Amino acid sequence: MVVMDTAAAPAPAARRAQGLHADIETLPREALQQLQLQRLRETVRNAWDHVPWHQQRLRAAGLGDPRDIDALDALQRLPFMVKTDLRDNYPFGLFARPLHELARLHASSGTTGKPTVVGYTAQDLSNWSDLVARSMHSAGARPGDLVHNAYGYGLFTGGLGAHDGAARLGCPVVPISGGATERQVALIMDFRPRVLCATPSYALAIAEVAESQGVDLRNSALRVGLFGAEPWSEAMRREIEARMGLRAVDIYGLSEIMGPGVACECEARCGLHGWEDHFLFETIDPDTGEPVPEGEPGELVITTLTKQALPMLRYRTRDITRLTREPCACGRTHVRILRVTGRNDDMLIIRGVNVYPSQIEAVLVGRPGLAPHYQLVLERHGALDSVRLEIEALPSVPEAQYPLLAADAAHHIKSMIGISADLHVLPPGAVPRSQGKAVRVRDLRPKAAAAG
Ligand code: DLL
Repeated sequence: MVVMDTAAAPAPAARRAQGLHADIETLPREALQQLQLQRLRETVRNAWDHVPWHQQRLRAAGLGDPRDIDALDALQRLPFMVKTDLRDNYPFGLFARPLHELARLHASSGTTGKPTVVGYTAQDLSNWSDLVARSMHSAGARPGDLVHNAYGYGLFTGGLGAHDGAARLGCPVVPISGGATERQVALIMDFRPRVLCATPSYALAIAEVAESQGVDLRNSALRVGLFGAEPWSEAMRREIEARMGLRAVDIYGLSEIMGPGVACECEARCGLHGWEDHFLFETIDPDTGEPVPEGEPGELVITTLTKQALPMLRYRTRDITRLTREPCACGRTHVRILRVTGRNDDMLIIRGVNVYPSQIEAVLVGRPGLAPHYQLVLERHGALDSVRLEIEALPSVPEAQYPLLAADAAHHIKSMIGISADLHVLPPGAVPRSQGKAVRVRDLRPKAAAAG
């Protein structure tokens, strides 16, 4: 009898058993790249044949024919796409299928001007459901689990995206959407869902309302939380886990590329697996557009490989992250996207120091006496921009202690991030709560100054 040392290296069959799409999720890199090349060619062909805008730009970049895509490296020769390309072609100019062949539209509201409209064929929706189901499974959800879906339904991709994915996994869904937080608490206790889908900030708002009602969510049946749609920190993860008694998992996505489920953490929670059978991931220097070495921070650039209605070539997400293709403990071979720490356009420059709100969150959340609710307020005094940081105290802290807490927090921000913050500790409830994505930065600067 042959005895194998399974402790050192689990047998591939045992590892493969873990994923929902086990064979694809553990596909060796060479096979994955072959699949990617074939799909990249089809995607460029689709864009070239059906979207005049693409063909013109590809020609201008020196591509004579989609067949010139003979290796994955050829991607580097293609021009980048940016959000304004979608706005400039509003509403349907970049669609590669006529409207009557589509099954659904979604849209994301920009901070200015027209929304970004995205379209899906029935096949696109089916692939999306598969990827959300795969993501939920890798996060720990299982067929039959009841899913409480507090992502907003409607044009936002979170609600329907998570809904269809859960259904594809074989889960019944409570389509509660965001808002009516007291009712959310009651239904979580009464229906006993095992899985919660929400933005991390809204999950905390649910926990807070539960606590104010004397309900301990740690006694609920919630075990897995799929949180995304906004940057959040490890400190926030610990906070949510402690208050809800579940395992908090990071899920990433964006409407321009698909919606939730572009990437998701597995049980190892060492980065989010970007599903490479459907997307190509690169990181670039945001200033030069040159690729950055693996492991270095850069702007995430994504190319879709299977989208029919809206093929996207080298889309600059503005999200800052790092990629690694080092083997993951779970056995999946797909690239890992390390936590998205913020967006390029979220970045504040405070007296010359680049700062992301998530960095401030990482320092503040979990500090004694402080609640995880904060906002950065940008103001302009004369010619100078100033930043005020408002954070709430825990209900147990007497108001007399606020100045002391503020001084202590400001000291930590100075030593960890290098900026002197004008820090104000406020009473509980003073920072507005969101039902979807949290608004972390309130920009009160005059319009012209804020735009610059
Ligand atoms: O937020 C899709 C989504 C819904 C993802 C539900 C996860 C869960 P958009 O509204 O188009 O789509 O916003 C996309 O949100 O470019 C990131 O800046 C940010 N974002 C999304 N997920 C994460 C995450 C949806 N896990 C934009 N961590 C993206 C950090 C995230 N930022």
